[in-house]
Amino acid sequence: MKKDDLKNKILKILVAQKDYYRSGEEISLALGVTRTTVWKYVKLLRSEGFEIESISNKGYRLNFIPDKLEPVLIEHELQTSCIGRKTQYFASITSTNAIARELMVQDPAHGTLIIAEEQTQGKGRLGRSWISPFGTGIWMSIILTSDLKPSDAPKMTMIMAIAIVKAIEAETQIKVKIKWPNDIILDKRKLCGILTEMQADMDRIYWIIIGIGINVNQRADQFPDEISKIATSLYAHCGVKTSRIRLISRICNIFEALYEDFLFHQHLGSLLEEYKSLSITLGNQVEATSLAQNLVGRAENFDEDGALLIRTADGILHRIISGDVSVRGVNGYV
Ligand code: BTX
Repeated sequence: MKKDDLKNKILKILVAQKDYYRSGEEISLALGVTRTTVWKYVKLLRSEGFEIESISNKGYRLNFIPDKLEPVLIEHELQTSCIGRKTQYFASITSTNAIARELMVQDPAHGTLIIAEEQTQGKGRLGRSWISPFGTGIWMSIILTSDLKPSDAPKMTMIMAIAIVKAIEAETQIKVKIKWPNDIILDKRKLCGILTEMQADMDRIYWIIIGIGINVNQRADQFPDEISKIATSLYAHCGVKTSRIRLISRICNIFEALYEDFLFHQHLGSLLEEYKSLSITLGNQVEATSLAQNLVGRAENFDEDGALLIRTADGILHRIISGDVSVRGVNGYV
């Protein structure tokens, strides 16, 4: 058995019955290794920040879990059948979306989750970059390979946005809003960005990668100058640290349920109404920039395909499928 496999198996046993003692003998029998080996791995886990109490005649008890995105810990909180059931974890990586693309060639499994403590070349849309410092945020990508039409891709971003908003509220009681097409906003600042990439032909999508970046535990003064006026984190908002592990698993749990609902009905249906109610874009004066045009008007509605409908001053209703949208009063747009 590989070193990490054994470490994860021991951690899994301890996490499964956190707050209870598990004897060294019981663990060693379950895993087919000696008690000395169990002890060696307990020491390794301790060196990584896990507080494991050991009492003779009783065994080991896990008392404290460090804020580390160990797949075993995420898995422990999952209620999904596919999303997050296969996880690749990196302490530091260029970009989780880039790794997900590589995986699509080698081992494309629906629902695979790629997570990193840090991204050195985190990607935003249109070649922009996403600042992803170590250990403070959620930088992750989810691979979807089920049968979808190219026109479904923007809907996946919408469904993920709803899942993130719900997960944040469930975990922290903080209410956040969605700025179409791919931002989550808190205190009029960017808390989270979603980057959806896909490979498709005219009729079908082969795969979609949904990349999610959430600022979780950064202090306000930790944001670099270039984003200090437009970015925020959950911690900057409320001064309380949030468990990234629980937030990730909640996102996976909620997303899978909404996604399956979408696959069953083959349209957004009531999800569209939910999206509208969470939108900071609707009803506001917006500026939409895309390759084709630049429009200023009132964001009036979203249609069934997830396109934004903007009414300009001349009364014409424009349908925007993709692009950047600035909302008056949000992220410094006046
Ligand atoms: P976007 O193009 O809408 O936003 C990128 C812009 O957001 C940047 O130009 C900058 O102004 C600002 N920005 C950069 N970093 C941050 C940050 N940490 N917080 C707030 N604002 C920031 C949004 O693109 C989509 C971002 C997706 C990021 C995820 S992380 C996991 C996955 N892997 C990967 O490489 N990207 C995605």
